[in-house]
Formats: sequence, C-alpha cells, structure tokens
Amino acid sequence: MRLQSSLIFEHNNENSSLHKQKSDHISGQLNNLGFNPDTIIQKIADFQVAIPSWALGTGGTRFGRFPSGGEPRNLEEKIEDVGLLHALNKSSGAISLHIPWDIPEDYTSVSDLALSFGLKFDAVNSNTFQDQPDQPLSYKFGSLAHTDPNVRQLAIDHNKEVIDHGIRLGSKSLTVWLADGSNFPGQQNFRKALSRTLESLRSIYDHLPDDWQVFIEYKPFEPNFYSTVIPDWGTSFLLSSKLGRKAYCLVDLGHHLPNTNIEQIVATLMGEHKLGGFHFNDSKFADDDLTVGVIKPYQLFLIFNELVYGMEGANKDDAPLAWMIDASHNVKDPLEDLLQSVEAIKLAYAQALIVDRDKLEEARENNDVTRAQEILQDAFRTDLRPLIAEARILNNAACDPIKLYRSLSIREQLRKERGSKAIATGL
Ligand SMILES: [Mn+2]
Repeated sequence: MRLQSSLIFEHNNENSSLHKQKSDHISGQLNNLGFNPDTIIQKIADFQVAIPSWALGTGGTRFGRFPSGGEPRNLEEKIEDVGLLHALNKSSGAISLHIPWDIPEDYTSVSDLALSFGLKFDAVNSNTFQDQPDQPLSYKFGSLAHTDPNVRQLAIDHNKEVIDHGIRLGSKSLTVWLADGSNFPGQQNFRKALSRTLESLRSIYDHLPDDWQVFIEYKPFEPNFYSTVIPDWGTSFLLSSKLGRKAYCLVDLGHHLPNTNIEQIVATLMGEHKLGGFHFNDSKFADDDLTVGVIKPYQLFLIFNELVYGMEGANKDDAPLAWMIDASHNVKDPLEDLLQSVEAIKLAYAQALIVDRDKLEEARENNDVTRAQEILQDAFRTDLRPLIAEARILNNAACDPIKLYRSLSIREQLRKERGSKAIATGL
C-alpha cells in the first residue's frame, strides 16, 4: 500500500489554521528567548530514526500474542510499512534488517522498492540467539563465546554473511547483540567466555569493509538470568576499544538495570568517541520494550541533553550516530506505536536543542544547583509539539500522522489486502 501525497496535502490544509496559531505562538516564545525557531525546525526535519523490520508486527510475551491482522507477510511488505510511516512523518527514512528473518530473494528489486519509498538500509542485525531449522550445531550454550570452536565458527560465519547481505543492500553497519551468558553460578568461566567473545568478534571485525561500523550491544540479563557475557557499557567499551576504530558501543535504553543513570553513560561514551548508536524504547521494570518516552520522558530528555551537548560540541566531527527504535507492541497497532515513538524521540531532541547551554555551564561553574535545575526543566516543560508538526509540514509529511492514519483507516485497508490473520514473519 502506498499513501497518495494528495491525501497528506488535504489533511494539512484541513488542520493548518489551528496548527499555525500554535506554531506561531511557540516560535514567538523561542525568538524572545534568543533561539531561532527556523534552525530548530530544520534540525528536527532532518532527524531520521530507523525502523527495525521486526517491529512491524505485534510482539508477544512468553504467555501469548494477540495480533490484530494486516501485518506484513514478507520483506517487501515490511518495506511498504516503513514506507507508510515515512510518508506520514518523513522521519522514518531507514529500515534495519534482521538476518536470517529478512534475507532478500532479489536484492535489486528489494533495493528499488526501498528507494521508491525514499528508504535506506540501516544497520543489519545478526541472530545467534536462536537455532535455525537447518542449523548443524546449537547455540543453546552460546555462540561467539561457546566452549566449542565449531559453534563459535558457525556464529562467526553467520555474522560475516550478515555483513555480505548488508553490503549488497548499501547498509554500512552491523549490530551484534549476544544472548551468550549463563543461567547458574559456576556454569561459565567468565574470563574464558569474554576472551573467546573478543577473539570471535575480531574475526567478524576483519570482515568489515573499511567504511563500515560494528555496534556492540550490551544487556545485563535475559535470556540468561545469572550472567551475560556483555552485561554493561563497560564491557562493550572494552571490546570495542580492543577491536579498533570501526567498533562502537550501542545503547539500548531497555538494557540497563533499574534506575541506571543512562545519560551519564552516554556522556562518558561520547567523551571517548565510542558511542555508535541507540536502540530507543522505554521500560518500567526491565527490557519492557514499551513506546519511547511513555514511562520516563524526563530521562529521555536528559539523554538528549548529553547527545546535543556532544553533537554540537566536541563530537561535531564524529561519524553520525545510528538512531533506531527497538520496541515491541503487545496491545497497540505496531504502526501507531512506531509513530508515537518517533514523535517522542524528536520531541526530546527538540527540547534538548533549547537548553541554554551557556547559562547552564555558568550555573554549574558557580555551583548554582537551583539555577541549573531550572534551566533544564524550563526546556523540558516547554511544549514544542507544534514545532515538530511544523517540521513535518516542511517535509510534506502529515501535520498529525496518527489522526491521518486513523481517518484513512489504514489498518483496515491492510487487513483487507493481507488478511485479518496475517502475522509478521520472523518474530
Ligand atoms: Mn536492542
């Protein structure tokens, strides 16, 4: 399904007068504060967040899954769904593929299809956390860290294959997340497991083209419940530092123990020029994969506060960070949920852009704690949603993407086209 641009124009015309009032109001407010609203709008308009191919279907828990139909049945339909999102918000201009769930049958036609929607291929993701039907050896006791060199080789070869698929699609990065770890004390020799992982990652790293990056994701627990081989940013930093200049740390917001100060981790990694990218989601308890910004919007803002400080300062010349959503949708329409997540990310980014950095540094240097807090909260409590909408209108996207999505009954149309029982492949 392809969204006609005339429908977006009609929608924007219908909503323009109320929107204009709100947007003029906030622009005037920003002008008074010494910010140029047009510069901020342009930065928001340019900001792109990749959509993973596995987030387009209804997620489940180990207790059940309740899909609502019309989900993409193959890679082509997944690309179409991201194309729909991108048409609605013009901020979802990339798709991140999961191998082997999304191996293209015809690279040229898949690339052409993506291009026709204005989409690029973001990081490719390997999968050594489950066995494939025809797999000769099992990942039950690990992959890159496995005690058996033959299993490690299988996992290394898989990652190299993923890179090869990515090269053919024009992707420029590989994300590695390992489920390796142990469930019981005594099960695994921590030191041996980590050094085997480094050795395996070195073989994968050697296969990376020169203009590629590898992102090392960390996670403190799950699916293993006693230890994971790469539990935290420190281990990810250690591995990426030992690997070399093409290796970076990847921060998945859900991969931290409760109350971890993620913004401080971001600051430290940026300070070392080793932050590669993000997997956005939100959580109440653990890796809940909820809609971005739905539980802890202030944390998201504080993270962007560090990101903007880096991106507009000492990290200006670094490679651009990889932005991706990594969420799951148990009870919502996946496409509506993704629209909400992208919106939340852009809002946090915009709010971080209006932090008065000079005044904040001055307050910090003078140990004026109250003032420093006020400066951050002034930015966080400014409603910049009309500016996000303005950035969309500038890009010929919808003023209100969810409103348009619903008024066009897109899910109903997809159900008709794909079937009310169609469940996304791969999950
Ligand atoms: Mn992730």
